[in-house]
Amino acid sequence: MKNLIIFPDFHSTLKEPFHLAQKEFLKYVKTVYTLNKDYILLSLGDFFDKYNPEPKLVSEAIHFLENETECEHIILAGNNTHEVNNLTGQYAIQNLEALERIKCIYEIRRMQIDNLNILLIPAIPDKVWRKQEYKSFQEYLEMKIATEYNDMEFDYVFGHLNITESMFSDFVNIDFINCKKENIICGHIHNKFLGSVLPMSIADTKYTSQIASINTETKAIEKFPIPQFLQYNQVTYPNDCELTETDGQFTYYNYFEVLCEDSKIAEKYYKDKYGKGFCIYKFMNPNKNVINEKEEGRINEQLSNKDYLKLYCQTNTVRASIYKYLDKKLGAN
Ligand SMILES: [Mn+2]
Repeated sequence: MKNLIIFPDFHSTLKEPFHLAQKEFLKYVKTVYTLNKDYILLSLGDFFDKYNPEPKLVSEAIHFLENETECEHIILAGNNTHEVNNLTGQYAIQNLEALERIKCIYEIRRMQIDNLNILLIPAIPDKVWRKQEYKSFQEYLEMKIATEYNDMEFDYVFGHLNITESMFSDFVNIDFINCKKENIICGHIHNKFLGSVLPMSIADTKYTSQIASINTETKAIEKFPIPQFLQYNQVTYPNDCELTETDGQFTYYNYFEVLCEDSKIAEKYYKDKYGKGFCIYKFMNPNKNVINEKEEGRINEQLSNKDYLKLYCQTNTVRASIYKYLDKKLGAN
């Protein structure tokens, strides 16, 4: 008998305060589970936050997996920029695949663990199914699963898929898979299923993230809430604040929205006072309602889509043909 422990999108990064809060999460996991040979850890994808994780981050991940656990690990490939370098086709989790107890999953596959018959569906880059001449990811999934598994019944399906909403363009319907609806558990959409290990944006803070544990003999599942090791808080300049809070056992990190009239003055004030540990995700001017987004990669609301695209292409690797195509699509404004 084993315990299959499933944790949601990890988004491992060196960016603070995420990095410190993620270390706290790993400490928590080790406190709750012994992670010996009776366990299997399954990550639902977006293990790294970006497709080119820094060597320091990769070595920390390797250290945790190799030296701080004795269990096997199954890691599903995540989506887009969190996983795949479009130019080279390399996956971020390929950095881990040489480790002995790690199985990185890039393709749809079935797995039998004791009594448990499971289907794993990682995120699959468009390039992969397009090359095989499928018209859509939906068609690819249906054909693959029908051909390889006919109408096999699965106890659980684990994926990195968007199967419940239509606001993202990558929605797929997997009702055709022979598995109880409640036993289909996916990463990717952070407000569904198990969520994400940390709230990656303020929108994620509305949901309680969970870890699931499945007994491979009885097939019973239990879910446990993950403590919020990263909290989004507000401070009004020049008031004092707490960078971290503790319950004696774990540390909880604060990520601040700063209410101030001048973001430069407020930022200098807090950095001088608290040092690098003071992390700001947003400035807000309470009088003018002007928002200056600090969060990397978030849309700067003062820029038009075209300008934002230009800025994005200056700081990221984007093919000239793709830039031209998108620029044209955004029209003349
Ligand atoms: Mn994610």
